[in-house]
Amino acid sequence: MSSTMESIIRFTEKLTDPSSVKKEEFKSTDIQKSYDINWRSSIGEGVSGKVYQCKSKKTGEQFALKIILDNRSSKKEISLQQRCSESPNVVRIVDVYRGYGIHPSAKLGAKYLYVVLEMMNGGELFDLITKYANLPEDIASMYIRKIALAIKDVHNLGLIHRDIKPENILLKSPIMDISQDPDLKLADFGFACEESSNPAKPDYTPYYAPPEIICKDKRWNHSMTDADRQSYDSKCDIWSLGVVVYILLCGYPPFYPEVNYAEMTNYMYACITHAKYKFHSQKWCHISANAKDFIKCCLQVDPTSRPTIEQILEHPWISETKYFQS
Ligand code: 3AM
Repeated sequence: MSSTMESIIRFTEKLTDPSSVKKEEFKSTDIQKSYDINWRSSIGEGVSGKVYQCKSKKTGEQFALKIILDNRSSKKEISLQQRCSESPNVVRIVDVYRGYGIHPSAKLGAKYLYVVLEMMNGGELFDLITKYANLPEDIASMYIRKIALAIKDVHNLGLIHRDIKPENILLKSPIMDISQDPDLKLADFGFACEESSNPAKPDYTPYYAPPEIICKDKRWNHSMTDADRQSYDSKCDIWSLGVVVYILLCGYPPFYPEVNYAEMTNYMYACITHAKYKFHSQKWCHISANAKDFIKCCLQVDPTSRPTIEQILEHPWISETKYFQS
């Protein structure tokens, strides 16, 4: 073990691409020696567990603490998010601790990863949609430009996020004035992967998932053989971005089940795989042709016809926004 105060466990893990071996550093000391953690109330709860507020004992700075089970997929999530650490548009991982459970819902004998994240006090973009129902177009385009910049950073590193949705876009501070340039960042790399890893596993959130991903899901596509299951690439994030734009502008998703299920249905599967959606006149009659064109470009069944993230940033709906700042 090292002679530093906090000993570091070094280990190597092969990511899905066997040629890429990534070194990670997780601290094995008690996180509570360096951080005061408020166990009384969690600031949020995701599929993988609760998120708590914590404070550095050294600097007094506030952070968010995400606790996930110590397994291969959690390590992969951390490793991929850490690779984006240079990006100002991705939630930064500050520290990772590894050890037995010390949090209220910890299971006896289970090992956890305690991920200290930069604190995003403004909540999720999802909350903003709930509050405003739909955003004015120029404001929506300013938000989408920021999200596109985050996706660009991820794609430039050879990664795919695979779960672009308003719940995974966090705001640094509460929004006081909706027309101000938002400080938003991309979070949750639980479904992320390396583009070169030829991803085959269909992890997805139904409302935002593109045809090429849901096609791989055996539950919905019984006829497809493994040989037919073509791989997918960074264009899956472009589809999801199109879904987010649609929702920001009208307040509801382009693809939804015929009944009020949270899960995918046969009907929804058919709509997504045929890009069957509508610009209902009541909501969409005042929305610009540029915005509709942007959505149409993103929501194309053939991923090769969708624009790259660089082309997205050059689309007039984004580049000509009145709030555009270089
Ligand atoms: O449970 P809700 O939806 O309120 O906003 C995230 C979500 O909250 C929050 O934790 C929940 C599960 O992801 N969260 C995640 N990362 C965060 C961060 N860095 C965060 N809250 C603040 N800062």
